[in-house]
Amino acid sequence: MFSRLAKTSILVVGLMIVALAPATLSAGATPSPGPSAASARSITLYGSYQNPAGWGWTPSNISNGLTLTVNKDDVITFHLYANDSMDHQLLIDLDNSHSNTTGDAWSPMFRSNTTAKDWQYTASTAGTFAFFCNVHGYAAQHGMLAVQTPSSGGGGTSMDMTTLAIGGIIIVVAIVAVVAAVLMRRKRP
Ligand SMILES: [Cu+2]
Repeated sequence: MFSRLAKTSILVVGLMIVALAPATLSAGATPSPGPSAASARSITLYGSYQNPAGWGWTPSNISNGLTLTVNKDDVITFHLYANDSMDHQLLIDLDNSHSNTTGDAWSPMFRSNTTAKDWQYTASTAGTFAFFCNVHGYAAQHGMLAVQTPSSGGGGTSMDMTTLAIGGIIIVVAIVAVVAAVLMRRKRP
C-alpha cells in the first residue's frame, strides 16, 4: 500500500535530478566569447573587365557573384591582380551606393596579372557591402564583402540556448509529475 507512493516519489526525485543536470552543466560551462580577436587576412583577387567580367580568387573563377566573408576588425591585405592587364581599382562601397562616394575606401590602381598590388583594409564596420571596380564601375565588376560580428549567432550561444530550452521542458515535466503525485495522494481514502 505504501509502494505506490514510494514509486511516485522515486519517479519525481529522478525527474528532478534529470531536470537539474542540464542547468548545472550550463552554469558550470565557461561562457564562450567566440573568436572575436581580430585577425590578419590575406585575400587574393583577380579583377577583369570582360571575358569574363568581375572578380575572382583565381583567374579561373572570375564572376560578378563573389562573396568575401571576414570578421569585424580583421585587417585584410588584398593581393590585387588584373587578369586582363587593364587598369582596375578595388573600391569597398561602405554606403552601398554603387558609386564612389565619401566614406568609401579604395585601393591604388593595379594592372599586372603577374605582380600583385597589395592594399590593406581594416574591416572596422560590420555589415554587408558591395565592392566594385572604381575604373569600370559597379555594373561591370562587382562582388560582396560580408563583415561579421563573431559574438552574434555564434555556435556557443545557440548551444547554450538549446541546453536551457531542454532544461526548461524537463523542469515543466517534473512539476507536472509532482502535481500528479500530490493529486494521487489526495484521492486516497
Ligand atoms: Cu576594372
